[in-house]
Amino acid sequence: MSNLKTVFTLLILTAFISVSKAEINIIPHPANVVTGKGNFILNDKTPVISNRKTQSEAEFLGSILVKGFGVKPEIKSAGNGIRLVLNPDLKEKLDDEGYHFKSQPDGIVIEAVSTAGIFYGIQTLRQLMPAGFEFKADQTQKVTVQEVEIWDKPRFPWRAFMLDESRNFKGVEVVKSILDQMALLKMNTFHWHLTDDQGWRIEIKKYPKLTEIGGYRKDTQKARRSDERLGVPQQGFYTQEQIKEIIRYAEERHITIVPEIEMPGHAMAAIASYPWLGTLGTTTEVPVTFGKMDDSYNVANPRVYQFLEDVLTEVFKLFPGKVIHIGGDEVNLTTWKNSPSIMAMMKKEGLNSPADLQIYFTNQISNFIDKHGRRMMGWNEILGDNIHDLPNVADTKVTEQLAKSAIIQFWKGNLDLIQKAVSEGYDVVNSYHAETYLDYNYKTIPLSKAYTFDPIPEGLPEKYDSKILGTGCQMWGEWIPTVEKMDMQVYPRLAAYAEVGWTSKSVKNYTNFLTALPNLKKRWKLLGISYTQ
Ligand code: TNX
Repeated sequence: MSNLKTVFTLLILTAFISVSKAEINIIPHPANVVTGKGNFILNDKTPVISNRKTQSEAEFLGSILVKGFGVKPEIKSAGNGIRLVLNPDLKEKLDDEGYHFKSQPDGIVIEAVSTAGIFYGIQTLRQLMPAGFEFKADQTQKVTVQEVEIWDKPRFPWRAFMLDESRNFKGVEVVKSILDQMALLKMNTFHWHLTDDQGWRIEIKKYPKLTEIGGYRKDTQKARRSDERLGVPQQGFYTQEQIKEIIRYAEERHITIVPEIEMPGHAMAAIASYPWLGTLGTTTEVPVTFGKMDDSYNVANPRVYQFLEDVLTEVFKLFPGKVIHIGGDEVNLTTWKNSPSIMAMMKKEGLNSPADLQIYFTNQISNFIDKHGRRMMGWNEILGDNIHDLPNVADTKVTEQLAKSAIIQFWKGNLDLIQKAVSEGYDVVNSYHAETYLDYNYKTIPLSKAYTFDPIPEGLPEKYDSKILGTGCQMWGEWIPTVEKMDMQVYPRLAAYAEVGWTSKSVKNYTNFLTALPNLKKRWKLLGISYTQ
């Protein structure tokens, strides 16, 4: 008996050693893969073994298996099948989000320190199964899962996709579909750009006009630099109930939502709703054109701070995540300079430049956010750097200092500014526009360029690596009136950015990525998701 066992073990070991890594088509590519020669046969009788703590993940897995097999798997507390095991002893090896996956002829085990890790192990299993299984497009009597052992964990803790719904509202079903794809790709942060000049998309009970007036615009610019209009209104917003539903949906997929409420610029939809919020006093309508706008919140008016705190208070109640994004980009500093009330306030507070004023304002908001146990995030203008090459240097002379708790989302400017920010102690998410903007066409950011983006800029001293939390890719919404247009921009680049965020540099390989991509494309096709070839 024991001889047999030895022979068996030896057989398995040689099987593991003899097969190359490239056989595995999983995106994002796992850290460590050893394939064997055997198979596990999964069928409609295969149970999921789970305890109460992994109940939600077991149910998620069940919801996948039922799609192909037509019956839900039994969820049991012991036995063989697909075992989901929380194992705190693996912390050193797997960190918070990693997982250990092992399929053998007698079963599958997914081990992790956290339920997030278990969830990611399940995503790996999904990708090891035929891409058409969940659509009954492949054979679904039984599924062969190859023998493989995987140790995997993400390179970065922040793996985000941003959707701008201000410029074009998309709605609950579209968001859920994106969350599904993010989950499959092990992305964990949905950055939800809910307010901007051209539309306010989140119900705020205390200020109903924000969505009544700010959630509607009568027309839309047809193309960049065009005077033509589409000739149809654009409208929509999320009720708080719908937002809760989406948050629950995201939570089941281990995705945290970071809501973005833009201030002090990109706020014309709010100003059109309550004109006293503005600086110019001339904004009466939600803009129908895009670009940098002139008006912004009048930060000299105490009522504006009260308004923003009220809005944020409702945001805190809705969103359980730690991070709240306040935008902060592209404020028209000249408008502030031309405003007597703002100039008077700057004088009173001893602020020397409009850039200093923005930092002063941002710090008030940051304090408020900190006080509520959350953490503020903003685009890198909040540091006050002159990233828009303003000719008047005095306007961006900065003496104020931004609160250190702020997370900086770097999108524009010299890459040296990243080093400056991290050396001053800030955490940074790298969303450099030229490499991560999904509104840019494929000529500007081809798939290969998206894939090779490194969130850690070249030359950054290693001691700062951990200050780069990760990366985001941004779907700005000006020119995506339809879901199809949006999907063409997002897919397949989303898969590349997922790998940028997850896969360690030593195993990243564009050729392997391209080999694995057809499986995802097959899924997208079956889901009716458009993608660029
Ligand atoms: C700049 S990126 C913006 C957005 C636009 C985008 C278009 C950023 C923080 N601001 O308002 O939608 O460019 O590419």
